[in-house]
Amino acid sequence: MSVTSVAEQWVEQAAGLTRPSRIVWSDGSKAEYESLIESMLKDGTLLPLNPRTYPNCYLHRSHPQDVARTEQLTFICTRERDDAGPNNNWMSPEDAKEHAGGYLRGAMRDRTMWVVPYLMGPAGSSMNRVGIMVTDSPYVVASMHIMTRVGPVALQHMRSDDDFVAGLHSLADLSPERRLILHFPEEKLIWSVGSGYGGNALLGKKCHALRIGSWQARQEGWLAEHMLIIGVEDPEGEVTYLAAAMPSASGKTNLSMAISQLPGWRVWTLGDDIAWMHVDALGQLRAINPERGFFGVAPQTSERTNPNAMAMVRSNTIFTNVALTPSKEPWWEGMTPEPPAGLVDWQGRPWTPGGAPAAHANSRFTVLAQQCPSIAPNWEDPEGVPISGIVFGSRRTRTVPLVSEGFDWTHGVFLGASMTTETTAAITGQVGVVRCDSMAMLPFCGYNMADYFTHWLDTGPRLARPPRIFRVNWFRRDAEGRFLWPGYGENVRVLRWMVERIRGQTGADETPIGYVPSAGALELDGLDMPAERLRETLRVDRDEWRESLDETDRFFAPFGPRLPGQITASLADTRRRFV
Ligand code: GTP
Ligand code: SPV
Ligand code: MN
Repeated sequence: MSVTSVAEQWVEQAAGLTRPSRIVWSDGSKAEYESLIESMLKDGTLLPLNPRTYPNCYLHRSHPQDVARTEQLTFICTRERDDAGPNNNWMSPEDAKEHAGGYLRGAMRDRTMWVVPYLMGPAGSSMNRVGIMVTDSPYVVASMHIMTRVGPVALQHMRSDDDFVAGLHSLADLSPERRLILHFPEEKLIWSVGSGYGGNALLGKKCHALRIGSWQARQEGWLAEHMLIIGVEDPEGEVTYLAAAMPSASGKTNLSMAISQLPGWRVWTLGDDIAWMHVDALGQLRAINPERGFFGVAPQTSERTNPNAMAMVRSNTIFTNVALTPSKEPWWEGMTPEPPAGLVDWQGRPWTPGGAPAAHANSRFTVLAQQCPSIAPNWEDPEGVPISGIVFGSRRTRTVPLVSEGFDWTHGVFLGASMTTETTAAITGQVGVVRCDSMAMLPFCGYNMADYFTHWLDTGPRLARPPRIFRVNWFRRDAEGRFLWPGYGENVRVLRWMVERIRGQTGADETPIGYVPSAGALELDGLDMPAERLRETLRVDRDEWRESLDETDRFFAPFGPRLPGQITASLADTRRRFV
């Protein structure tokens, strides 16, 4: 493997700080994966699952205080505080390094430091990017094997000696008091210490592909987004590609592999969490999935809600913080109507029904994308796929209708910017709190979000045919607290309306927040949905919206004059339309 001097120097520096007993360059091979698994089985980091029913599947139990991303410990460390913006925690690069340096000094003593070169994006794509991360966690290395393209393929795609994002990761002592997730976009650098969990530790994902990625995307004129990518195939076999942003634990993985309940329609999966989108020479927006696997939410995944995911995780899967049955199979809430007897909970304790959930609410599966039965044949096309529609979805018990469509690009950008959602177990802290989460990027935008909105607004005019922009909410509830819309596979009915809107084939009614499907435009054949209930799912309520627009106003205020005028104008226009 040829290694550049810049990369070698960076690894030396990282080792000088953390003092590992051994340095191993990861080659991404199957043999390496197997030896990582073997060593983790030996030291108890992994538990074997039933080799007959779940071949090559393992259970990892993380530290009970290390089960989700920790936003309050995540920082953007730019020289100027304003460049990070009110949407981010900020520390100066010097302070950040001094602070975290204290936790990292000697943190890898008696441990192996793995050097993991990884490629984000398909081989051969002009849109892909390289990262080189060091870590003392074999679980992170094995997970990176699944989530990214590890080894020589990464180094081969470097365009120059210093063309990589550097990532330093150490579990250190896993203490939440000595945990920091730091981003230095000006140096293409990430430091993460004190957590081994998901987006905190698999640095290719949120830290590189979104926080550093969004910074680079703005400088270079592309978009790095928290979006799934799907192809929606109609009965004639024509495929329309959509990208959809939804906050953490709010439906991306499920929508990306939905099984259609409409005869002749089907959904092809291209990505479930992150999209990198470029404007091509013809002015077409094209998307690639920078990842190679899925790190999906386990709870509520079942044969009814997501049969593709259930099939996908039956082999070669690492489960994290799920419960265990007496026959050594994984289990989580919602997998089966009744929990099996004799469960052991996610912390390894005997579980009694009626108490706390057996699986952690943010328990996850890690699996290769190619194991998904609905994976699109072209999901690794180096050119990406042409995007005709963009969807902003969120989790709102009230207010936000099942689906609406922006009037134009600018209004669509406003719909994304003003998106509110209820928090989930994917982050530590209170669940169900309503907050603004613009474009589902609040925790992931690596710079001032006012500039991010400007960047989105500026992208529209560069597009020959700007994608239609839609807003969805699968999570609206009735007075009894039941979901108004059945969701999951039935969401394809909404996707079909979008495709028909894009083609100018179906009707819509104008409301103050955009177009909603006119009567009869949503295909409801085979669905038990009384007209009154449908009206409720699509209803735009003036009082609820006034409250929501106030929330948006409060969120926008700290951005001050940096907020683009078109966004402020869209908000004012919306208010006026509600009078
Ligand atoms: P991250 O991986 O955290 O980014 O999450 P995600 O956006 O991929 O969310 P995911 O698809 O894993 O869904 C999160 C939770 O929402 C799961 O418990 C799902 O069962 C539930 N969910 C997803 N889609 C629907 C839907 O259409 N209706 C309802 N009611 N619940 C849904
Ligand atoms: C999310 O929280 O949006 C996730 C899980 O996809 S994590 O990798 O932990 O960020
Ligand atoms: Mn996510």
